[in-house]
Amino acid sequence: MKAPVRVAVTGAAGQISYSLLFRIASGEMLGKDQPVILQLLEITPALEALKGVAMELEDCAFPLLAGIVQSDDATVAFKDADYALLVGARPRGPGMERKDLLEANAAIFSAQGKALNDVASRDVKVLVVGNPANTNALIAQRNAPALDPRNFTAMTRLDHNRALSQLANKTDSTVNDVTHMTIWGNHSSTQYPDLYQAKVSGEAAMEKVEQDWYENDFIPTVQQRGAAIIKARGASSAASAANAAIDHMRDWALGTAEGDWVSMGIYSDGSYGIQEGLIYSYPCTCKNGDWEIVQGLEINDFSRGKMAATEQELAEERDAVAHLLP
Ligand code: NAX
Repeated sequence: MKAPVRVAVTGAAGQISYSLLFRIASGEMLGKDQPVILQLLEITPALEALKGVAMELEDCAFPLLAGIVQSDDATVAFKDADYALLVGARPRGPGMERKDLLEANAAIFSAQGKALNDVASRDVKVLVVGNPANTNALIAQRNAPALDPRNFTAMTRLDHNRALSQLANKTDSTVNDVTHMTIWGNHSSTQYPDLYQAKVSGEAAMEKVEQDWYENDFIPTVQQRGAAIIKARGASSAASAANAAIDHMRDWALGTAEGDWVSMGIYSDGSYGIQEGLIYSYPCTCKNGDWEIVQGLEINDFSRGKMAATEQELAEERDAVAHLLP
C-alpha cells in the first residue's frame, strides 16, 4: 500500500462536500491503492455539522481513509496538503451586488491562498469549485507567490460533462462516443462550449447537428444548466458538481485518456490570444501530474467572438477585485 496523501476540502459540511468526501475516501479520485487523510475546513458555526459528517465517514469504515482532521483554521486544514479542493464560498445574499459577492469571496480566497502558500506541500494541486470559481482561483493564486501558478485551477468540468451529455442525447449516442469537447473561458453564463472540435464516434460533431441547434439550443442549455437545476431541484447542483471535481482531480493526478482532452480553468500563458494570468478554461491534456494546453486548434470567427466575450468578463472580474490583489 502507498503512503497516505493529504487532501484538504473546504466547505466540508456543505452539500457538494456531502457527496464529494465519501467518494474521495472510497478511492474514486486518486485510485483504489491510494490512502488519503482528509483535512476538512469549515467556518466556526458549521463545525458541529462537520462533526456529524466526520462521524459518517468513520461509519463507512473506508479501508483507504487513513485519518480525518477537522478545523476552522486554514493553516491547520492546509498543512502539508497534497491536494486542496476549495468548495466553500460565500453565497450571494439578499441585495448583494455582483461586486459585493466578488469582494466577499476575495477576502476568503486571499486568506486561503496565503495559508496554502505558508503551509501546503510545494506541489499542492488546488481546485477551486466555490463561485465565482475562476476569479476565486486567481485571487488564491496571487496570494501564494511561493507556489507555481500552474498549481491553481478552477472547475469547468461540470460544464464539460453537461456538454458531453447534451451532444450524446442529440446524436442518439452515449457519452462514450463523444470526444474532444471544449469549454472555453469562465464558469458562468458567458462560457463557450465549443463543438467545432468535438467528435461523435470519431466524426465531426458539427456534421451531425444543425447550426441552429448548436447556437440556439446547445450553447444556452449548457450555459444555463446550473440555473435549470436550481429551478427543478430547489437547490444547486451538488452530486454532479462533486462528480466533476472528482473527474478533474483524477485526470490531473492520473492522466487524461489517450487521444482525448478535458476542460480545465487554468493559468493562461497567453495561448489562443487570451490575456496572460487570467484563470481561463482551456482544452487540456494531463500526464505525470501536470497539465498542458492543447495547441494548434483552428479557431473560426464565431468561436473567436465567444472566446473574447468570456475573456472580457474574466478581465472585468479581475479588475473589480484589483484593489485587493497583492
Ligand atoms: P453549501 O452552502 O451547501 O456549502 C458551502 C459550505 O462552505 C458551507 O458549509 C459553509 O459553511 C462553508 N464555508 C463558507 N465560507 C467558508 C470559508 N471561508 N471556509 C470554509 N468553509 C466555508 O454550498 P454547495 O452547494 O456545497 O456549493 C459550494 C460552492 O460551489 C458554491 O460557491 C457554489 O456556487 C459552487 N458551485 C460551483 C460549481 C462549479 O461548476 N464550479 C457548480 C456547483 C456549485 O454551484
